[in-house]
Amino acid sequence: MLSGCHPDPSICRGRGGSYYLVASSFAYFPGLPIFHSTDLVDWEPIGHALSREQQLDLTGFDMSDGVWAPTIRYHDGIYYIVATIAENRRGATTFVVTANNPAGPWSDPVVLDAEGIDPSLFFDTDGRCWFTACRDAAHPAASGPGELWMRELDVTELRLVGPVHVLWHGAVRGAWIEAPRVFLHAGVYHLIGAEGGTERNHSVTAATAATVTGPYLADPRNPLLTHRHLGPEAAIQSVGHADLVDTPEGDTWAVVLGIRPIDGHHTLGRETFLVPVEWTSTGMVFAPGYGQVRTIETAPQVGHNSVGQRPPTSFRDDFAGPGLDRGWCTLRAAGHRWWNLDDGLELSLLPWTLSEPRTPAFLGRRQQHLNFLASVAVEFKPMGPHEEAGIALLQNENHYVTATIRADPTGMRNIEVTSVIGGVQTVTATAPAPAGGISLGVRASGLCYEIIFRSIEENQPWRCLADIDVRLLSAETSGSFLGVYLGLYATGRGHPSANSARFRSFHYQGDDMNSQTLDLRHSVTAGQA
Ligand code: 6LW
Repeated sequence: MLSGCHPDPSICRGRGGSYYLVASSFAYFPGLPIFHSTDLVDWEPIGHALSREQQLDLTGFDMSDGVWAPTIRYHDGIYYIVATIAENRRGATTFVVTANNPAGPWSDPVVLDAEGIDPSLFFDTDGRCWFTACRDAAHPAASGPGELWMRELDVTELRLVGPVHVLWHGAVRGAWIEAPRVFLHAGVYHLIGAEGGTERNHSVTAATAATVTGPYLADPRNPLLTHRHLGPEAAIQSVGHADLVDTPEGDTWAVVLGIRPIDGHHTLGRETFLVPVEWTSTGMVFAPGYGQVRTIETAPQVGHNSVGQRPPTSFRDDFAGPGLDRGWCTLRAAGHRWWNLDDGLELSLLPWTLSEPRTPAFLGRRQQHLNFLASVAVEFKPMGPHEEAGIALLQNENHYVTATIRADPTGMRNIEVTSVIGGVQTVTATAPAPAGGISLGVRASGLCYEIIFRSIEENQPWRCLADIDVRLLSAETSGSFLGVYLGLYATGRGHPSANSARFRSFHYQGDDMNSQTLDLRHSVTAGQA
């Protein structure tokens, strides 16, 4: 439903029949993307909760750290998001931001005195607000490595008050419990969590209590939702990390994260899926009757439309301004000092490469389909052998592939495909560059990223320069929490430069079902790799 790297989803119903969804953003800037929907099926990006320079600077952070696992709630005319900044894969700072309009502006973050990760809020019927999160279990006799805990949030002062209540250590012994969320249904408090770790053993488990602070008793049906038993061939795996929303009609839907691996590897990151929920006398039932997250799901309210596999999508950006499309992100901090929308998009060459924990001249957007064709049209004249500009496929700082224009020692321009895998850099292919502007592209289908190029002039055939195994950029290979981002990239590779590259366009076409629908305009012919 929200394809590409959108993990740890949280959802709420706000004013006027609108639904809002937020997901983790890690070290990308702006942080915490926010989506709006009126039917729970089509989601429009409307902004970010962390979009101002003073709200977020993740310089020095690993790409899988940064902003983790938000929860969004609406209460009494105000929208709240709580989330954590992780460092070295552990919760470092938990904060709350508020807004009158989810499109923004959001407040500056207010830091909460909270341990752990995956915070959430629950507004009880008496107006009190309860904060929950997960942390390491302090007591060795606790039944899991994780512990869900709760404290009251004073929403006027935005600070945690009163005693800490330990809620639950999970249903599956020794299998990390996280992502707590509390709901009140028919007078019973329901606590759900994500157990088994975010990989293949992920699951949704639940416990119930008569009072909000517990004691919580495990639901004997646990886990309530998982794909861990479906085996490695299941189309959707690693399902968990749920949040629930009620419709005005009285239906309940859950958003969960899941992955779509090919050959045991996923490059799209953890994506957001929609699952129906039914309340029964024994508690909530996910996907009643079939118990699974499906790629095609019956749509809420509107009959039998399919949710999940959307028609081929296409996005074209000619950088005509005035601002950048909301789908573009930089790394770690705002990049507005080095990009300029004036006669296309001009990227100044910064010394940083994608390997340094800085803000390199990279503008990326998520890979959202298993099959896609993405290309950039760029004009670039390298002023020295270190300079390059082109397209990048970025998994994390140690796993990425670039296709860039570079100059050889004689000043001749080449197109060079470079892969950095496990931190080791290899030049995979080189070909003489056509004169003038150049289109550099990637066509993905199955297990192959095909790197292609042609002259910027239309009607020129694409030439294939290299085939890259998509498994090299998977989360399994890289050990990252991320999916692949692709985009515009320029660097002086450690050298300061006054040069810049001018990008004329970015074009993306995706299709989950069939790579043959991707319009290559002209056939790809063999290059001179
Ligand atoms: C998220 C947590 C998790 O906070 O991954 O492994 C973290 N589990 O629920 C980042 O997505």
